[in-house]
Amino acid sequence: MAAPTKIKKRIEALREQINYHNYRYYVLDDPEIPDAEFDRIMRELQDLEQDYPDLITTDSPTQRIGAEPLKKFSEVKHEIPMLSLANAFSDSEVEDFDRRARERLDVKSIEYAAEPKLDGLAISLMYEDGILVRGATRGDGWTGEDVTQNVRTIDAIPLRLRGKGYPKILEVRGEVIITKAGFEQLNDMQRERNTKLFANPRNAAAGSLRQLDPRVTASRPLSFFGYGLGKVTNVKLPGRHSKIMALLQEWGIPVNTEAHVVKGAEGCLDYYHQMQAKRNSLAYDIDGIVYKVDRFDWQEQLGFVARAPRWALAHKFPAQEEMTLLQAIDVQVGRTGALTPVARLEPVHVGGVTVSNATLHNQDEIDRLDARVGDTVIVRRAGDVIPQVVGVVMSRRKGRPRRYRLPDTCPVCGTHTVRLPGEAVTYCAGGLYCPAQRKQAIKHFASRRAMDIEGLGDKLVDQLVDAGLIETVADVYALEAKQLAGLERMGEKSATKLIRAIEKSKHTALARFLYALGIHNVGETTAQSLANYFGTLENIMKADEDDLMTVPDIGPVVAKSITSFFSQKHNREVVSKLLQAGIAWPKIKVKADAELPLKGRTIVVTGTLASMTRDEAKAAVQMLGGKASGSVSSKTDYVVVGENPGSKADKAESLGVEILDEGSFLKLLGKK
Ligand code: 5U1
Repeated sequence: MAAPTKIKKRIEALREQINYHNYRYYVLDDPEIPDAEFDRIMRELQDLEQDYPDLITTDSPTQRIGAEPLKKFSEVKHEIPMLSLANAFSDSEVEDFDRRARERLDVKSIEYAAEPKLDGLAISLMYEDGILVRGATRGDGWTGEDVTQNVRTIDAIPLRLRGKGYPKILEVRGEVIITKAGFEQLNDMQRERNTKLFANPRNAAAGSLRQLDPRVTASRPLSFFGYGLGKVTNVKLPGRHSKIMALLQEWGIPVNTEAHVVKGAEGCLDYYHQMQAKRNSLAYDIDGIVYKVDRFDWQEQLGFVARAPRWALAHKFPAQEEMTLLQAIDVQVGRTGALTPVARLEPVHVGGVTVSNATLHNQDEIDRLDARVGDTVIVRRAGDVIPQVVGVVMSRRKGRPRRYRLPDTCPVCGTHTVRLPGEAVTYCAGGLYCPAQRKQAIKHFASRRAMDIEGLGDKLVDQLVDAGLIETVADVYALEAKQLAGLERMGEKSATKLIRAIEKSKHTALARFLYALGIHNVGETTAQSLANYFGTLENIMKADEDDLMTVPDIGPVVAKSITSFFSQKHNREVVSKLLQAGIAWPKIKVKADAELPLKGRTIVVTGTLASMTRDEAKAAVQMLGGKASGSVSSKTDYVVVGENPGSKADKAESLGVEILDEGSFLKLLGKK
């Protein structure tokens, strides 16, 4: 059945809208509508094309991914070779370049189009009558690979040019890149799938474009900036590079908006230094600046030498990656007890500074790199980020160095280290004792939701530890007012007040005390479940992993974390000192199953209740064996709705979860 004219018109209008919004987003960097609205327009077009497949055209924005995977890429001969650029590494080389060009042209001064040199993959895009017909890699400059079906998946590259006046044949040359954020996102995805990480955005862009299956390319966050022309027919174009770039932009090709026309070597160097300062704040990696003589007639006069034009120069930034020797691997222990392996390197100049240490992150990263002491490694320093080891030059490995393993004991306090199942980080288990974790442990212990010692804030903890007055949380209870009074900004009155607050904190609850110990993965809810289930601290301390896993919601990771903590002699000593200091809590009567009417039930509270706070409601549910959750799912048994409920009430309704008002909730708790 032929499609009605109305449908044809609607399809054309939707395509135009999509192309327009892509242009706003990728070329002008100024989106007009939210992503959700864009998706809606795209979906409408997809639906219509599904109903009327005869109306699908290859330049429709829905047709970016369509082709089947290839067996191999075919060759493309570049009619006009894709040249490389001469490099400069110092200001004087730029001055020489400008002087030589002026002398050859016999002119006093030259205007240059200056723009960032992107760190991606050079490609050629061929447009015929405004339609993208071919995408090819640079290859050796004369012969590249046909990557048309991959290039079509990149949203920043228009399948059809905008406006009018473009040449019948227009070859655009430029760089396919991945933004820094896209690179992080891609490596996160690779990590989740346990596949190889990309060393840098350049490799990621190149690897993504050279995929035989266009669906893989489509899943990668690639972008594009045009920087020049190749073959062009049948139209008289402006005589300056900068004007051509403006035209390309009008035709819908993204070009670098940082580009500027500058005067002479001085202008080039000013621009270079400005961009170098701005480099880290750009969304994409750049590795230098390209200067091009702006006037085409002058470009022609200057011509070429070997494979590079005499009218252009790449002025490189200092390298961000260098090779050096991995002399040793040391371990640092952070405030939370995390062990970080640090590479000690033979000092090397990277990105303008001397680097002798770089992070190796964790054991998984060392294994992934297979970094061993004595290896030649690649160090990367990008911006203000801590230098990283990003690779090992295997061909330079000498002999058979031993694999590196993080130590079994903490290099700071000697306590055992643990790596919990499924976690990348190795921790020191001496949380209450380890000097590296001291301040953090005491700050957490004193915090409001833990022991709630009013007045013992972060700054005071720093002062007390720095003055050597306390080493562990137990020492807090031995503090005397006269010791405190000598501290900065601490008068007699506030010292007495603090001592009183410390005294008051001794009357607590078992759950609070457990939470205050700062055991990894034991938050308030887990602490409450442990207290309810075991009743006494003694029972928790002697429970093995199997015992702990019988508690609802405690899995192997949390169980191991708890046993590792209490198996450390030093931690047990601190706990025992705390008890000796007089910390105590009301006895807990462990309830038999019959007394746990909410056992196995998950309850969500939303909105404000008149008779209790949200925390009190949570505690009440837990006391009766139930699980108090923060989000509604099909596994939720009841949603308790108070005043001004949020979207959770709607969600409960849509999932068919039973909704209780406050009265029914109180009945459920046996309070009515
Ligand atoms: N930004 C930019 N990169 N880049 C690379 N412009 C530019 N121009 C190039 C190359 C190879 O070549 C032309 C000067 C021919």
